[in-house]
Amino acid sequence: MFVGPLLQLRVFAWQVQTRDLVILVDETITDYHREGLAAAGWKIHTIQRIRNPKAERDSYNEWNYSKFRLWQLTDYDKIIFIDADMLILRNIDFLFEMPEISATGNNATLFNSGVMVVEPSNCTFQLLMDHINEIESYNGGDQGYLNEIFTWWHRIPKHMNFLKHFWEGDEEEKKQMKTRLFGADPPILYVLHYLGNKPWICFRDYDCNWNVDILQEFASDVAHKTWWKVHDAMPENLHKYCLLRSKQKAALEWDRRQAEKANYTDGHWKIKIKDKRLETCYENFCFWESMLWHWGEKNWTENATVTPSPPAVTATSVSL
Ligand SMILES: [Mn+2]
Repeated sequence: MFVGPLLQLRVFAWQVQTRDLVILVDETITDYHREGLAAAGWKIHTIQRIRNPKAERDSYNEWNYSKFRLWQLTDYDKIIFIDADMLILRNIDFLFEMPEISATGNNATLFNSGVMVVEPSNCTFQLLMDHINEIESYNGGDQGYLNEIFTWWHRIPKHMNFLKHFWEGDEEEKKQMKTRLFGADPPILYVLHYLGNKPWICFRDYDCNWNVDILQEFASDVAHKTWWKVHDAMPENLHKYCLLRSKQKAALEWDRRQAEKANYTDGHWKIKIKDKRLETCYENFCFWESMLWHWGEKNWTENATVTPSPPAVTATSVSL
């Protein structure tokens, strides 16, 4: 849905150059952003998406079975797969010594499919495809499906895929401990997994998860800053691939207004945005304020409680 997360991976590209860096992209990724990925050192591998037959049309998980394509990368004996919303903070090459599937625990006996050691095999790919119509994924995503197939897996420490998330039951001490880990310099975590809204689709001024009720459990200004530090350390020529779309600017301002109306006590909605990306535009349509005029008029408010951000604006309003 957002191109930003994919671009974030470029950070990894210039930090670690001892291995091939392969990125799987589908036809929704623009040439502009492919160019950015290539400039950062990624080998671009275009894939045909795989539809989850049990997913609803246009839902966030409709295409996430595309991840099965990993098993077709048989030019490689082994792959460390990393989701696009991760920040690699330390060298993780030692994972290449681990077998398929090595992953971190998610809950109970299940693994999180955001970081996985995978051994490509056409046979395994076929196995995954063969049961696509029958296997029920507990969370509707690839994680649930893969956990049904790989019931035996190797547990690696949480620091290899550390979730940026404060559980409802987390005590204050636990929250402080997590926050220390999110901000540690030099880093302690190997991989930080940004749940909720990603920092690259927020303004740099603060974590925009604060402005959405159901996303506040993912809000951490410290983790947010950690991403921006890495962003600023990237070669300058890559920054132009991290700009915000007009639609996204409108979405952020919309959320901020909702937070203001609800008078959220954290008060982040009061912060004046200084991020220069607010004024910078790389699309044909730059008048993002006009998108707000009609925002929320459509029937999206009916399910506002389950929809974290407003629906896409129509093509007609984009081409004004
Ligand atoms: Mn993720």
